[in-house]
Amino acid sequence: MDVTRERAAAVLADNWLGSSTVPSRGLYPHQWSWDSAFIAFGVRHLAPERARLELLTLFSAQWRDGRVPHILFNPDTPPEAYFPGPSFWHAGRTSGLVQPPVHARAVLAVHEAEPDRTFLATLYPKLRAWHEYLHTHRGRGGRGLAAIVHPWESGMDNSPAWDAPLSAVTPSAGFVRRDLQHGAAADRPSDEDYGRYVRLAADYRDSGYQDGAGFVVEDPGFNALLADGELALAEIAEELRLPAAAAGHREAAARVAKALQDTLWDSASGWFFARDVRTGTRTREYTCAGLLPLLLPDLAVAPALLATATGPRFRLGRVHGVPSHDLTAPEFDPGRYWRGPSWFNVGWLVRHGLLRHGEHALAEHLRADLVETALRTDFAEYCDPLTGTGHGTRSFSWTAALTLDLLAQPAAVA
Ligand code: 9WN
Repeated sequence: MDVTRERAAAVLADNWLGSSTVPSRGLYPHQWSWDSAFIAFGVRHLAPERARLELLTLFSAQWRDGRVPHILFNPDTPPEAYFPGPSFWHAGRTSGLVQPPVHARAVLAVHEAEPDRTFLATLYPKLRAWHEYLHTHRGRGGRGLAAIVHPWESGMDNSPAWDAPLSAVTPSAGFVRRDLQHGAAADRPSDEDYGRYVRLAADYRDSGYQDGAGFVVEDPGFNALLADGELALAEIAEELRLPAAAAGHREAAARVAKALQDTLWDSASGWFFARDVRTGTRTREYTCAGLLPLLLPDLAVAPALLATATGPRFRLGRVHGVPSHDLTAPEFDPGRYWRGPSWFNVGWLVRHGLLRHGEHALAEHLRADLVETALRTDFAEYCDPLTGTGHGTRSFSWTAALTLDLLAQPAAVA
């Protein structure tokens, strides 16, 4: 093993708890939903059985209604280590929110690394139920898209796209933030935003986790991953020799992809924007979530989307990674969480999107840059797109895992 692989593997070994991996020992000491999927993409190259266990553990916490909770709390971690912890949610060992559906793609990738039909057959019905929950319970907007009911559900917590939909929420007070013990305040969300997250989560909990009321948003990133997840489910169904089911998943993917283009695409801007379902208006912030529909192979607007991504707002190929927010926007902040820095999972996803649209040179450039930045920053959570300086926590699991995955991919030939 070369030194990069060894260092990435060591991060994942240190963060492994025995049946799942924490995103980071200090800042995030439990199991997170989409983190586990990204972690599995890397761990499959080291120890496929560990990658399978990671995903099986997560799905062991699936709710009866099909939702996969965004956090599965580790009972051995002291309750004061993370806020909001298990006592906040009143939901046993889990939170009641969700995160983007990257799991079907991860399950398929783990199977490809080491074929295991029992693993596929165990998880297929659970993945189906998970997507079904999103299509039905979260289909509130009525346009064929799944809505999120909390910024944390986007995985991009304090994205500027949430500023307007969040502005009517009165921040909660009287709680103690734990994240600031592990991260620089300038790299984390503001107190005001945190207060709003807590208020929304408490209201959702108090409603018995019924459809959201205070925040209902259709996010292009979340829905692109759902459509891509349906395509992965189709491949899984084929592996399991379920052709009719596979066709159904392809249709579901096409429906979501069409809804994305009909509802969230803005041709004058060349970007996908989130939609606030309560007001019926599209947000105007160019964020990295608007680039994720590039994952969809039949995306007719891909050339226009790429033109925006390589233009002054994101400067794809001329900065480190994929900036989480528009470089030209007044609120762009190169170090603060989802308001500017480049995150490794987004870069990794966009690389896949570029490959699907034949952009091999750009994909290769991004791959080399992500690997170099990960190593130089000691597997930082995110980095300044302009300087490449690391921000957030270090030894972050998905940065290490996705680096391993990038190292295992053949270089794309232009
Ligand atoms: C809230 C664990 C998670 C990621 C999210 C990231 C951050 C949590 C937090 O950390 O969110 O879920 O406490 O800030 O935004 O994408 O899954 O790594």
